[in-house]
Amino acid sequence: PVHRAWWKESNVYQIYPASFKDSNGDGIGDIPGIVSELDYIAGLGVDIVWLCPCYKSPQVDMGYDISDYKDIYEKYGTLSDIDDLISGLHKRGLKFLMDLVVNHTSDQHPWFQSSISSKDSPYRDWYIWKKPRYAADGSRQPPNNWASHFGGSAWEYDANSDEYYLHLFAKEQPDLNWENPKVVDAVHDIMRFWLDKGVDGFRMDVINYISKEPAMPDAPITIPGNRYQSGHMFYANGPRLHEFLQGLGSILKEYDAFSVGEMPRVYDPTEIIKAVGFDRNELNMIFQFEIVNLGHGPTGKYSPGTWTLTELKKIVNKWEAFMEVNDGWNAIYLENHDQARSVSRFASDAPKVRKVAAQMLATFLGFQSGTIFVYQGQELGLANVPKTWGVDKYRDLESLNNYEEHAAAGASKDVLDSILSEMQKKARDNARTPMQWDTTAYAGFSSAAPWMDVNEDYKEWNAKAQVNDTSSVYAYWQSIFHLRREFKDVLVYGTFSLVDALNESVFAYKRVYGSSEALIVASFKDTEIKWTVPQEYVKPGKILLTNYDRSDIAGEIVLRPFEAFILLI
Ligand code: TEU
Ligand code: CA
Repeated sequence: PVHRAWWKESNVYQIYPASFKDSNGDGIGDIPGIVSELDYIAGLGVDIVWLCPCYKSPQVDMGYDISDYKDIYEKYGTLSDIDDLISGLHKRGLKFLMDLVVNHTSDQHPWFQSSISSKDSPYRDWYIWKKPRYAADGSRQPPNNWASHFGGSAWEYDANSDEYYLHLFAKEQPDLNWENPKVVDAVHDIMRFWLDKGVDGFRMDVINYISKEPAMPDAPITIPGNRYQSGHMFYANGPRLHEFLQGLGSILKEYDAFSVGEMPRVYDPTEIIKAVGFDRNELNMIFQFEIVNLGHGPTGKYSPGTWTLTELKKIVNKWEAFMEVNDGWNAIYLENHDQARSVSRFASDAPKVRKVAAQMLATFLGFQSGTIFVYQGQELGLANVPKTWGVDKYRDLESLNNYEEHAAAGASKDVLDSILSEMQKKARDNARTPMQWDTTAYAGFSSAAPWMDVNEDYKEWNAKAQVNDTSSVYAYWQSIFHLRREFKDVLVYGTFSLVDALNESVFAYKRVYGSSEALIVASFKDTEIKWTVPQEYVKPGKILLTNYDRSDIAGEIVLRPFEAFILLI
């Protein structure tokens, strides 16, 4: 028996502030721009809006490097603009989710500025400092072999104090030391500041990295030949994680606030249930990475990789099953600001099938058990950047660092071309191009040249063309949200199970609640295929939604390219 909760019945829309809507013609999205599009968002039928970081920041990592948690990045607006955003959302019955980035700060944060100024600073112990190691030849080395997520060592040397500080991401993103109770208090204080302002919850950035194994030993070699190795076994779900999460959870509970934690590199169900079990008082749900890591190659994200539909089924089924059995809850997503566009990656953006392909993925995703997260532009079927883009058009430090590292090491043109081609498939930049509003210059995003180029397909693929078209991807998502509300028992609270699990072309599943049952069918093939409807479904039902025209199913049917439907019995 699953507990009911408002956040289980909600659907979330994610906004990337730099790329949503520019109100003042400086080429950068901003909060007044978001406020001007609240009717568009409400019209989609979502319940919660998650805004990526909008705090004061030097923007080394697009705001995931915060220099003041109680102020707003000047190009995005002011605290009073945020008040307008919150009240505008609340007036429309929508809730507001802030991004909470507290594994690390910016190196420009006053806490770090003080910490690095002297070993005697009262803030020294707010970050993680260690002495150098010395190799046999006498050379100074970082305290261990951990790699940063953005390339190179996870340690940066400070000559002034002859110590290194830890940064799991860029060197401008020093990790906070959660072993220091003052850090924990400061995080609690930040949460209260925003909750008192009316935010309804938080998306918590890499929240499972906050507790590190204090000894910080060398990581085992997982990618031979690399100088630095992933140390995640010593910091993903570290020793004190659940204690820290319960601290955060108790504040959330006071405010009846919502939380979704980002949790990379943890796949053990027991450990996950500890974080999201209904009675654990830690997090409501987490983002897992198994699906979005499909297609990463043997030496990482930018090496070529493949995936199969049965692998995807296994992952979906595993999460659905253990959350159900253990009273946890899923966060369901295919896209966010760190991921490429799903239609390009998991289906096809070829012009002939792009619309049905995006609708097929919506069907696959939108009827699962869990809270659905849709990223800006996903509701329009936006695609990856053009294959013709050179490396100069990319903006993100993750992909650029990787490319430049290989270039500096003397990689051949073929190798660099292959990396660029993998970037076009998987780089975070794919999600960060300006939102496509209409056919006017710069896709109606801005009156000036935007900070990142608009995708060249905007004349055909934009919001204006879709909002009033009942056959659009946007309209399809509207229907999904509407159906999840109308058939809440089965579509939110029903059980999940795969149908025809070994089929490599069709992703089919059923949702069951008492005597109501829904069958969801999604073909991942870009050609027509034959599919035999399982015997148990050869009974009267009603097609609630489909991306082609189909009124019934029986026996062997022909599924058209990326055809999908939901049948209610
Ligand atoms: O991402 C966490 C994370 O693990 C990333 O390395 C992610 O796996 C990567 O982008 C995939 O290629 C979060 C934020 O979502 C991301 O935007 C930030 O850059 C990162 O934390 C640091 O705050
Ligand atoms: Ca602006």
